[in-house]
Amino acid sequence: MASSALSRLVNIQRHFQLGSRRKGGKESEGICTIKLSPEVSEALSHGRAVVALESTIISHGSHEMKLRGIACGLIVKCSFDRPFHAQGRVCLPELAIGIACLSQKFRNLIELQLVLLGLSNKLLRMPYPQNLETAKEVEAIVRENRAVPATVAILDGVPCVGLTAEELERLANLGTKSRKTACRDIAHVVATGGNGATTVSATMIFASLVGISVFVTGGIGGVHRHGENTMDISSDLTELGRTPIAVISAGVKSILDIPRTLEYLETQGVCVAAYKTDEFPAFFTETSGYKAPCRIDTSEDYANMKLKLGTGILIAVPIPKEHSASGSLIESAIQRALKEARDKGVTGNAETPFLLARVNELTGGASLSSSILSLDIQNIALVKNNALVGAKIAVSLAQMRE
Ligand code: PSU
Ligand code: MN
Repeated sequence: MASSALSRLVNIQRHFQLGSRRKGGKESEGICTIKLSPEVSEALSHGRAVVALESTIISHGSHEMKLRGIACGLIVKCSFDRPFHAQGRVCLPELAIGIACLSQKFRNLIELQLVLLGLSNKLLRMPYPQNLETAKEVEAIVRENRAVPATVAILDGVPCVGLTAEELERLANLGTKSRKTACRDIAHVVATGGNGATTVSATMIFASLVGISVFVTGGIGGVHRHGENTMDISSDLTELGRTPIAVISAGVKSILDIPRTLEYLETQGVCVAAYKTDEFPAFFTETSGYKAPCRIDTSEDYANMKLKLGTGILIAVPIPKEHSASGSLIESAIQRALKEARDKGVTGNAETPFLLARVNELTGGASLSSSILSLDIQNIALVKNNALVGAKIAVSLAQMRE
């Protein structure tokens, strides 16, 4: 049974176009092969509960480009006994090597600043093998709750829905050598036979194409602060507007513009439902100060809401109570630093270094270095909690289909 599922390849009419057409012969345009893992293939064919998981979280963390932009600011700001000399533009690998040379105290200081702004990425992304362990643990939670996990990634140009243990290991090992793949990147990664870690938008596309209706992540992308000028709006939001899948997240981080993110989702026709709460959660905190457009209290509530509208739904699950105290500390430092920046008229490229410095001071800087650990744990705890909720929802849906 399992081996026949292994060889099952699904040809699906693709929603995007590759640059490679076969010369003279038949067109390959419009056909993409999506590989299903044996476990996922079998579960889908029997109508069992399946939960999609993204892979950027394993390999990249988030907001890579932003971190690149502030790396210089950090180096200028921090003066160390044993500095790594870096002038002008500094790329992340150099920064990472530099940080590796520093004493643990200063490493924590830098990393803490970055985490506080939600700029987790190469430095902060979970290193191998911690990323692999976390990915496995999240998959295990889905399984314990009677659903099948389907981690999505592109390997050697082939979109995969559900990774075998070897594939998961490979992706975790690749880390940032794989490409952060949002929907706009899919065609190129596939065409070049590359390895892509899928963001929320790309994961939604593949999961939905093969018939998965529930997808779990940590936080989704949104409208960035100053997005009204920069137009930096994550394609996660537009994809939610056109791909029918439920995305379970802990809301969006407050480094993003939460009210504009909610407005944008409204424009896209996306139902946003807070889980067991009236407020839209802000990742680190249960509340964001903004009411969620609607509320659901059970997985059955969601299953009953399923209409064929063609749009996605965002289910926002607040941070679990046991983690909310440290989350609030982080959040209040971010909020205060943001207010000070506004009051002092600090804008443009001066803003990020200012925020970093202030958040660091407000949280006691290096003295809080131990909290980097708890933050990491908290990030992981959030994804795990979402996985639990997502699995329950997927099971309710599967039961309704029976
Ligand atoms: N926000 C987080 N954690 C994350 C991401 C966002 O709190 O890991 C990742 C997700 O993969 C998300 C992507 O889909 O970043 C959004 O990136 P961008 O803002 O470049 O669209
Ligand atoms: Mn962006």
